[in-house]
This record gives sequence, C-alpha cells and structure tokens, in this order.
Amino acid sequence: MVKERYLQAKEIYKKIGIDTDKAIETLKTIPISIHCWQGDDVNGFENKLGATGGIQTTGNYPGKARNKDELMADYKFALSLIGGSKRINLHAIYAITDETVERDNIKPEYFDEWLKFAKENDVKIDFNPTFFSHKLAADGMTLSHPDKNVRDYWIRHGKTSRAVAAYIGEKQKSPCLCNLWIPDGLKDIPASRLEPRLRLKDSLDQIYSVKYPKEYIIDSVESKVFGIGLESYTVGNSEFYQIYAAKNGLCCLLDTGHYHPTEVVSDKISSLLCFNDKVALHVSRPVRWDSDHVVILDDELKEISKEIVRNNAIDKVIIGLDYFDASINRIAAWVIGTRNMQKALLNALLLPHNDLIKLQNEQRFTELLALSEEYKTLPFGDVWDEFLNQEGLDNNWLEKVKEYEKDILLKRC
Ligand code: RNT
Ligand code: ZN
Repeated sequence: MVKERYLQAKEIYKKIGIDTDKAIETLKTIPISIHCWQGDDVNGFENKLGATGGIQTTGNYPGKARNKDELMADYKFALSLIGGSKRINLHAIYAITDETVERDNIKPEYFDEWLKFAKENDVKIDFNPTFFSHKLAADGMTLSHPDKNVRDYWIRHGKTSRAVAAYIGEKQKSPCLCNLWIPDGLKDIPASRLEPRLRLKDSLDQIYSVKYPKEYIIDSVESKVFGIGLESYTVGNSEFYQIYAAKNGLCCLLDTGHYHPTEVVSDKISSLLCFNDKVALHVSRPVRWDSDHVVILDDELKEISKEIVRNNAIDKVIIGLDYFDASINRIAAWVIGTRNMQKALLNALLLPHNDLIKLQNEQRFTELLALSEEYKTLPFGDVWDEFLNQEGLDNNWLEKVKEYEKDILLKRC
C-alpha cells in the first residue's frame, strides 16, 4: 500500500522535475541533534530541583526519567522510533559520576558512559555547558556577574566544558558542537546595560583563549531576547553574540524561540550564511512568554527547512532541537518534534527551488505565488511514509509509546 502510493507520488513529483528517491536519500543523511533534556524536564543528574535561570518546564505528566539508566532507556526507545541520521545533545549536568562534583571540576571521563551509549545506538554527541540551575546562578547572573569570584567559577565551567566537548569530538571522530548559553539578565530596567556586557565579553575571551582542533569541537554562542523573571534585559542578546562570534571565529546558534514574536529565524539564516561557514540552530516553538514548546510542522519550520535546502546549506546548518514539555509523554515529545523537523526538511527537498528562484528573478510574482500554493497539496505524505518504510518504521509509533508508558513509565511513580 505504502509502495503503491509512493510510486504514484513519484510520478507526480517527476512532472515538476523532482526526484523523490533522491530526496529520501538526502533526508536520511541530515543529522538532527536530539536534546537529552526533554527526557527529564532539564533536571540533570546533580539534584532534583528543576530548571532555573529564565527557563521553566511546566506540567506533571507521570513517568519522567529519574536517573541515567531511565534516561538512557527512554532515549534509546525514542531513537528507535525515529529514522534518518541522529545525534544526541547533552548538558554538563548529565555528567555520570558517583562523587558530588562541582561544575568547574567536571572531567571528560564522566561522559565515557554516554560515549558508549552513543556508539551502541550509532549516534554522535553534542554538548552544552550548564550555566543555570545552580546556587551561583540563582540571581540570574553568571559570566557577567558583578562578583569576580562568581564569574571566575563560571569561566572555569566554560573551560572545563569545552575540554569535555573536545574529548568527545576526538573520541567519536566527529566534531562535537559545544554551545554556550547563559541566562544572564535583569527583571527590570537596568542602570547599566554596558557593564554586564563588557564583563561577559571578558569572560568569553578567557573561555575561548584555549584552542582545540576544529575536527574535535565547534564552538557556538546562543543569544536570547528574554527569560522568565529576566524580562527587561538580556546580557547576551543577538547583536552582542553575532559580533562576538564574527570577531572571534565562533559559530552563532539561533534558537527559534529567542526572538521577538514577529521576528523569524528563517529570515536570519541567509544573512549569516553570507559571512559564516556554519550556523547552528536550536529548533523550538515559542508560544507567548514560553520559548520551548514541542516543535510542530508549522509554516516557520517549513520556511527554515527551505532556507537550508535551497541555499545548499545542508552541510552548513547544524540542526539541534531544544524544547521541554512536562505536560505530555516525554518520549512522544521527542518523536513528534524530531519527526516534524524531518518532515519539514523532506517538504523542502521536494520543491523545485531553482524554478521558483527563476520566477523571482524574472519578477513573475503571480506565477511564483500561484505555484508555491499549488505545491502545498502535492502528495508529500506518501513520500514521507516511504521514507519511514525504508527506515523500517511507520506511523503507528504512538501505540508503542503507550505500551512503553503502561509497562515502564507508569511504574516509576
Ligand atoms: C534557553 C536556551 C538553552 C536551553 C538549553 C537547555 O533559553 O534555549 O539552549 O534551552 O540549553
Ligand atoms: Zn536553546
């Protein structure tokens, strides 16, 4: 049945010059970095206090992973329901060690078990220092803190995290994206916006003074426009990091939830591609004051994917997911978000971009609009189902998740 529908769709796409077999093959090679933190509401293994620092998970859905064994088991199960090329994205708070360790003293070997897990599941690892959910970040300031002792602690954490990422990258023979995000900001109108920014700049200079081979690590910096409780001012805003990254040879990471409501990341990617080899993404979904809802197949996700595909930027845009919903089954959240990212990419791979670009250049805007709208109802779903089919998967994953919930998750209470 899937095959029959696929063969029909293949003919339809052929008429507009699209090779669906090639689109499926390309989709299989595009890595999506799946964030571990959806599995346990960004708790990590240090304590059970939950996320602080301008981010928050809301919801009480039962069955979240409470330790490394549960998180790895859930992750493994989620990965088994997702096709294509996958990576896993870790945070420093997911270090595995029996001792109580301060974050400025995290050692690469605390991630050996994750390297083993990654190898067993045929995925590579990305990494993030954790500058939140900590007593020294409780006042919403880390690398820009007025107290030098606090800044120095977080500088050491930044350095030690990069050492971990470089170690992972070397071991796995694939560069590890090491993404730096700090919550630093203020709830109300600042007396000085400049001072914290100058302190952040100095802290970053120290963190990035250590050099690693580019085969091991790609360093990225992530901006934000606001945080919960930090509504008036964010030290590391977009302008700050874009210029810092440009001057220091770092990669910018654009989180789709970190801009004003009418600002879109799909419009920013090409600007960055004019000047950078790589652009990293945190694909998320902003809803009012939250920046982290589960990714759905909406117009903006499709537009982002078109930018990646039509600008020949598949090897340049590093795709990671970043959302956390505690109100629904967490494994389902992983599967829904990742599959939607892949659906959007497939949708982009099935469009005749060169023809559409030609129409734009010839200023034939009526045809451009008419055809773009016509293409929206091509039998995309049949090609998607064939992708799943080739990956040994189908659309009935929810039943498996429900069973897993009944047999495993609900017994965790
Ligand atoms: C927060 C940032 C950051 C975190 C993760 C957990 O607003 O998006 O990337 O969500 O690092
Ligand atoms: Zn993010």
